[in-house]
Amino acid sequence: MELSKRRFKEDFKRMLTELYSMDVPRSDPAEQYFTLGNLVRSYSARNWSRTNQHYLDRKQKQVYYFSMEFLLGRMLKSNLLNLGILDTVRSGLKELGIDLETVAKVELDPGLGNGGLGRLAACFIDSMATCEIPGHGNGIRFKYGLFKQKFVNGYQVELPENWLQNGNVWEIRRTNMAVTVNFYGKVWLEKCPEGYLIPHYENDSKVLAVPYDSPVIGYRNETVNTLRLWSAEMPPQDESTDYWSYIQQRNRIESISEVLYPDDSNFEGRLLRLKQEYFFVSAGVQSIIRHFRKMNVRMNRLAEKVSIHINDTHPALCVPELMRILLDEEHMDWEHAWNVTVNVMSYTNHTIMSEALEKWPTDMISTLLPRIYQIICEIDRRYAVKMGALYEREIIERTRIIEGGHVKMAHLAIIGSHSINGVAKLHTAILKEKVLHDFFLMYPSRFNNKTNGIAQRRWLMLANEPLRRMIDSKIGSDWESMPTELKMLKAFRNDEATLRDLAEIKRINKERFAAYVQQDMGLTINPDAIFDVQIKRLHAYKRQLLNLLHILSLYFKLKDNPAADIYPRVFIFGAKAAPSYTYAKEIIKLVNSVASLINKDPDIHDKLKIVFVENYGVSLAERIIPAADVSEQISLASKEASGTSNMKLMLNGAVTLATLDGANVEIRDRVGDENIIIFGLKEEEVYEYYHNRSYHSKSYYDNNPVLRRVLDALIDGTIPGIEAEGKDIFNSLVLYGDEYFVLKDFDAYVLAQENIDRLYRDPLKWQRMALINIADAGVFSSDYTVLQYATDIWDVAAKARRV
Ligand code: 26W
Repeated sequence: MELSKRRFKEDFKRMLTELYSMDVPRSDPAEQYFTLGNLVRSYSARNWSRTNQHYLDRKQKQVYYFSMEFLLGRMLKSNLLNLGILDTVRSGLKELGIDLETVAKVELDPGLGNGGLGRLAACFIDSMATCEIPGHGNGIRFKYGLFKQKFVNGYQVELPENWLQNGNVWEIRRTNMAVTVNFYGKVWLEKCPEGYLIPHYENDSKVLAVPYDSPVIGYRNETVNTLRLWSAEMPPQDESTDYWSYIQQRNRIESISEVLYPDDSNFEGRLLRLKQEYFFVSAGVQSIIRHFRKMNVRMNRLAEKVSIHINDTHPALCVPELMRILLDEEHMDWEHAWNVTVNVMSYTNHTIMSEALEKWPTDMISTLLPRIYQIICEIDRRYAVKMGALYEREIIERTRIIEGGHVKMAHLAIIGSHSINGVAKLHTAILKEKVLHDFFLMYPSRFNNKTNGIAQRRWLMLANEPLRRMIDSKIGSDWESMPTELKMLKAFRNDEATLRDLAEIKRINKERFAAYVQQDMGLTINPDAIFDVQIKRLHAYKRQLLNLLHILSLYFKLKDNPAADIYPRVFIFGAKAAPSYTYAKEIIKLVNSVASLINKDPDIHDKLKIVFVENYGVSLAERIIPAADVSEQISLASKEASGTSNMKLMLNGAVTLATLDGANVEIRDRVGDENIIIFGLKEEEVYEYYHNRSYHSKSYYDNNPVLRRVLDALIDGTIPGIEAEGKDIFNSLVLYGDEYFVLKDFDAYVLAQENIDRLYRDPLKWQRMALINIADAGVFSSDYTVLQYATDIWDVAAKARRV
């Protein structure tokens, strides 16, 4: 938008007076933040309603991205950037004596997600608006997002994160668009004179779903889409309701949108979680149908106007919910309704970890959602009949939706969608060949790959302004809306001045992070050291332990020989563990204990430091990523569906140290073997070990003296304060099979780390690798990813962009 500095300052002062009866010199950062937020909203308001009107006038097909999680991060600067007024506002505020950074920090980071899946959803809605795709988010307005993590004596402690306590400037409560969601009760079907069946409900309990809409502003265009998050409320009561039962019922209802489940890749069949899933699915689908009716198009053409995307299986109930509406409210016959439903739905799988797969007990679903359960049974029955005529009985048994007293949500999503995608080439191949092979045989054309991507606006333009400026000065700013143009940087691969600039920028970012660590943790780290970063949820398959065992091996090397030639390193960890995941919490305690041992050891001087940041999330990622030299992507091959921090780190010039897993494979294909460090077992080898049951971790302990010493340190008192944890972890690796092949990959990892140590000593060579990584990161923009979804899956119009 066009905005002069003068007008901005006037608008700001006026808004400050209107909202707070306050003038600039006496106002505090919180007042300034809310003033600015309101101003941004007012600047985007006209385009928001225009966008909606435009879609409606042209009866354009709409995409609804259903996701249990949207891990947005702070929105102020991102919205300013997308409106094209970040620099004007920053300098206008400066003239008023206000620092934008201070104001931006007032915003509480909305952590409405666990990790990769939730952050991907946030990048996607940003990219959809930017690419002018009519696409909107649909989710839950959790009162409490992911817990706040504290370390107490090295242990993770979880605290509530009340992100709404000061209000949320971005949202608009739309009471008039509330819908009712039904739970429990009895249902029976009755044939009406016209011939169709009508359901009758008895004793059901109703929940009011109230939408809160936030604008999703496209980057420097006029598109403003919508993120709709639902809040559960008590429906209006009749006056006879008893006061105490009213309060109790209200608490029960409001608990539905109270808190995000903090589990990632571990399924627990909790009733409240099922309520959450149906709650936002039903509210979302109902509001879509309500909006569709305004278009005056017949319901059997729904798929021409609406696409619903199911982000992992959490919203898989979209399938029976749409069927319910088409059958019970629109009185369509089953075949037509099913045809419409399958054409509307598409589904993304984000994990092959079997413990993450959702399967709900049938009695839980039939009690909570009696009508939905009837419909699921009928979908399942018809599937078995139809496919039973074509395939062997065993295949049908393996792929049915209802089996062994459970409803398998992945099967429901697959059978009910016209498209099923994985999130990286390798992941999709594993789905087709292994995990979902039976379905692939039946529905080969439904399967496709969409490699994940990241919003380069947040992860480079906002997080790393020095790098952005430097890139602009070298290749202009077209890359900002066409990120593959970053490859033009390669022209500078042998230009020493550019490589030195790059080193200088990295240095500035490392100093900035070091200052933060000093202030926040009281820990001194050396910006000349290699900053080696592993930031992601704590999970055994991601192998933070492999990283730690290597650190211990360096520690012993230095203890044995304080003069050992080890390039100084700062190992940076950020990770939350699911509160019920004991093993992951033990690893956190272990890393913290090793950190206190090493960081305090005078023999080590400045050569090794461990920084385990508390409460890792989007805001901390924005600080850490620009300062990273090395990106640790060391999951056991086949287990990490894609990874997205790998993309963010390469975009900021870190060199990837990786197994051939997830999108690391595609990163390697882009940058070439000389610009990435690959090590470890390959996916086929892992499957071969499974097949032959031939991995025996103990022999690695027995035969490798370095590894033995490191492992013994877990149980021999070398590391104070980890008696119980050390023993559990030791046993898991040495005695109980080492599920994720940590010991098997240890040697290869140590060698790869030695390679990094060597490469880093040649600054120009290292910076050339960094430059190639930045230049090749453009294809991993989520702009391209959503454009591929738009053409291949959703069949919606988008603004053409070159890839
Ligand atoms: C029911 C518990 C639960 C909760 C969340 C199970 C599974 C999940 C998610 C699917 C876990 C997740 O976030 N997966 C990550 O998705 C990213 C985006 O596609 C990928 O980049 C990561 O590799 C994948 O682990």
